[in-house]
Amino acid sequence: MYEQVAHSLLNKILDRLQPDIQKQDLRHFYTRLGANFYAIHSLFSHLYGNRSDFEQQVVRLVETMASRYIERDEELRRIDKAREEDHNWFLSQEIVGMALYADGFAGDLQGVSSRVNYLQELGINMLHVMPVLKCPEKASDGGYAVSDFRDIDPRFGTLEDIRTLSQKLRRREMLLTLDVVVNHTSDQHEWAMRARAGEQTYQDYYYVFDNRDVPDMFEETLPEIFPETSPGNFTYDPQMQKWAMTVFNSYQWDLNYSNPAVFIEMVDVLLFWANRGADILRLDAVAFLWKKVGTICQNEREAHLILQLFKDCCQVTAPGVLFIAEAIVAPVEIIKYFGEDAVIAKECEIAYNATFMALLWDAIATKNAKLLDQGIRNLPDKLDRATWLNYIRCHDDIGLGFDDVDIVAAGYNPKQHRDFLVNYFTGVYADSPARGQPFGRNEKTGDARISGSLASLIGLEAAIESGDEARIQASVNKILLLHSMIMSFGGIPLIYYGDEIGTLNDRSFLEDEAKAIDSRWMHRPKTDWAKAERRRQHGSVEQRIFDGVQRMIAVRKSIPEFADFNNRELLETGNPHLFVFMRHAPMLGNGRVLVVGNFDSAPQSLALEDLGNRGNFEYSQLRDLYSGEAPRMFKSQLVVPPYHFYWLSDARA
Ligand code: OTU
Repeated sequence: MYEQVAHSLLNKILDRLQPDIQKQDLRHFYTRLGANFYAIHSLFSHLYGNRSDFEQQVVRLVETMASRYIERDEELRRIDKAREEDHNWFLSQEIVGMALYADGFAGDLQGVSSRVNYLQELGINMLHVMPVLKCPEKASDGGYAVSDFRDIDPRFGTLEDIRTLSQKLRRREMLLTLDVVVNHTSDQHEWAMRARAGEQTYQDYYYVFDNRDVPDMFEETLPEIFPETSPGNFTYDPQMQKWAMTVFNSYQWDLNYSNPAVFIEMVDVLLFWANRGADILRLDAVAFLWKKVGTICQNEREAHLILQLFKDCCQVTAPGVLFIAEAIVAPVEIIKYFGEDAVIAKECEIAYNATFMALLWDAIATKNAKLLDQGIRNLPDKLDRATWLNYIRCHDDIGLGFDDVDIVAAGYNPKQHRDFLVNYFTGVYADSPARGQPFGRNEKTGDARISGSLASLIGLEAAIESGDEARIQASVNKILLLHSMIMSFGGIPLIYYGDEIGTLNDRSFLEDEAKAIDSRWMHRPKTDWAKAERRRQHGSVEQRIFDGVQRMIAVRKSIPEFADFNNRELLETGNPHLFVFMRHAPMLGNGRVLVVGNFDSAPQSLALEDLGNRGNFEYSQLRDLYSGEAPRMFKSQLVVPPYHFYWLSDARA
C-alpha cells in the first residue's frame, strides 16, 4: 500500500520535473531513484509529512538529485558503477589514511598537491584534507565554522586547486576525503546574515527564539560542549534581537533540520562535493542533528533518519561516495551511525572508532589492557558493509568516552579513574612522562578532556629533554605499538599528520589571541620539513618512527586477514598487560594472524597452549609478519618485550 503511494508520487514527480531535466539521458539515475524512492519517500514523509507543501518539497529534492547527477562527470559516474559492482571495496586492508590541515601540512592546497609523494612514500592512499571552505579568519573553529559551503577559503587556495588535487590523487589510486559540516554554519554564512537582517525564510533555517523561554527549557538538559570558551547553548544576536541556538561555539549557529529546505540545501552541498571528486565525505558532529526539549539533543532517532535520508539520496546521484560519521559519543551509540535497525550499513559506511582511541590511551596510562579488553568486548558487532576509522590522535581533544560499566568491570571507580587519566596526561603527576593539557574542563560537572600531540602525550618530549636514550626508545616503541593496534584491529587506520615523525606539542598557538583559548591548537602543527627530512638519517627519532610506520603499512596491505569483515576474536590470556586478538580470513580458508600488544614497561609472557584450539600456534614455527623474524620464545611461552607488538602467523612460517 505504501509502496503504491510512493510509486504514484514518483510518477507524478517525474512528469513535473523541469523540461531540461526531462530531456537528459538519465537511465542510471532513474534505476537508482526507483530502487531508493520508497525509502526516501518513507523517511521524508516521516520527517516532513505533516507539511502542506510536502509534495512540492519532494519535487525539489528529486530535482536537486537529478541536477547534480546531470552535472556529475563521466569519470566519476564510471567509478560509481565500478564501486556498485565491487561494493565491499572499502573493507580492504589496503586502505590507509592520513588526516591533515592543508595549511599546517604544506601551506595550502597546492602545497598539499606537491607533497603527495611524501604521503605515498609512507604508504598513504586515503587523504583527509580537513576543512578548507570559506570561514571567518578568527572565529573559524579550525575551519568548522563555514561561511560558504561551495567555495574554498583563499588562505587554502581555490576550487581549481581542489580539482587538481583530486585528479592527482585519482591518477595515483588515492582516495580523497573532504568535510561537510552538516550541523551548523558560521554566523557569517549568508543564511545567518539574512536571518539577522530579519528574513523569516532564513530565520527558519536555524533555531531562533524571541526570548529565553524555549532556550531555558533546552538548557535544563543540554550539556555544554565547550564549557570554557562557549558556555551555554544559545547566543543573543543584538541585531536580530533574538536568540540563536549555538551548541558549539557562540559563532556556530545550529541548522534546523525540522525544516525540509535545510535538508535539501545540505543534500545539495553533499552532492556538490561528491561532484568535485570527493570519494568520502566526513559528516561532522552528526550526533547533534536533531534537537528535542528534555534531552541532551544527541543521538536522537531523527538524527539517524536524516542520515539515512542523506545516504539514500546520495546513493541515487553518487553511489560511489562513502560517508564517515563523526559521532564522538558513547560506545553503544556510535555503532548506530552505521544504520539503526539495519543489516547492512544504511547511514554512514564508516565511523570514527572513538571508543578504541580512548581505550588505547587508557592502556598507555595504566600499562595494562584490562579496560581496553573489557571495552572492546562490549562493543557490539558492526553491520555488514560498515567499517571503523581507527585512530590514535586527531585534531580534536581526547574524550574519555568509554562506558562507566566497563570501568567498574575492569576494577576501577569511574570518577577516580577518569580523574587519574586526565591528571596522568596533563602532567599533574610528577612521575608521568605525558605533556598534555586539559581541554573543556567543566567546573560544574568536573569533566575534562585532553589535548596534546601523540609524541608529547606518550612521553617523547620529556624523554628527549632528559637525553636518556632508553626513555627515548621506549617512547618510540609506544608510538609504534599504538600504530600497530590501529593497523591490525580491522577498519581503516587514519594516521594524524606529524605523528609519523614524532611531532611534539606546538605552543605557538598561545601567541595568537584567537587560538590561545583553545588548547586543541597545540596538536595542530605546522609540519617542520627539516625535521621530516631527518627520516632519512639513520638512528634519528624521525627515522625510527617513520620507517616503523612505513613498514607496518606495507605489511598490513599484504595481510588479507586484516580486511574488515567482523573477523576479529579477542582472546583471554590471563595476562592483563597484553591485548591479544586473532584476525581470521573468512574468504581464505583458515588463514589467521595473532596480534599481541604489550602495554607494560616490563617484558611479559603469553602461554600459547592456553590459546586453546585457536590455530596451531603452539606447534608451528611462528613468524612475526612485521619483522619477518621468529618471535622470542622461552619453552612454549611467547616472550613479549616492553611496549612490543607481534603480528604472528603460523601458516606462512
Ligand atoms: C567536531 O567535533 C569537530 O571535529 C571539531 O573540530 C569541531 O570543533 C566541532 O565538531 C564543531 O564543528 O562534534 O561529534 O570534543 O570531539 O566537538 C563530536 C570536541 C563533535 C569534539 C566534538 C566533535
